[in-house]
Amino acid sequence: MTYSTGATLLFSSLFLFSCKNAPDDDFLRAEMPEAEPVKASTTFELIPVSRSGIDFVPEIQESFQYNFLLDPYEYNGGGVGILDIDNDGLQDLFFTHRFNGCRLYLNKGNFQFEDISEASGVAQFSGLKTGVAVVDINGDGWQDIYVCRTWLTNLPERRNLLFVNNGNNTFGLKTFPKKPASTTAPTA
Ligand SMILES: [Ca+2]
Ligand SMILES: [Ca+2]
Repeated sequence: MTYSTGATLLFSSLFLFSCKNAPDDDFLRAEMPEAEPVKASTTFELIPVSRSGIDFVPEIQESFQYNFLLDPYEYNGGGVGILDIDNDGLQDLFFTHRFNGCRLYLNKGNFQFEDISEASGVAQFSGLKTGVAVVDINGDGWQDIYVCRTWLTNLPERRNLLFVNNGNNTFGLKTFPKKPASTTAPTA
């Protein structure tokens, strides 16, 4: 046996010995049962329109005056707000439509909703809407709705919308003065 062959055998033996589990490792393995494969415990059920009453479709309306070349964000869609507008413990749904009026569905329980878009006063506003935020802006315990609008240069249709909850399933549109109030102290 040459020197190099002997060294190779020696190192190979050391390598194999070091790879063998130590007695302590075997003991720990015996104490730890094999983990069960994770099984999905949650599934989703599709609620049909015939049951929910929610028939909102955020359809795209393209034209020569409005298309992807003019507005690359055209396909971004709008937003969905989940809020309890009547404080009955059931979450209601608010949808923005990029072109048409917003939609508001009152949760009646058991996955059934009532379309109160028109009656609540949120449906009659056009303009390109990009999202919605829910907040109790005046701290009166009734959740309010803030809708963002964009792109159009016509200011009345460009301004964002703040719907203040009247507490009776209707909303009032909060408007702001065109110019901020003067901060100059009145002269005596
Ligand atoms: Ca509710
Ligand atoms: Ca409020």
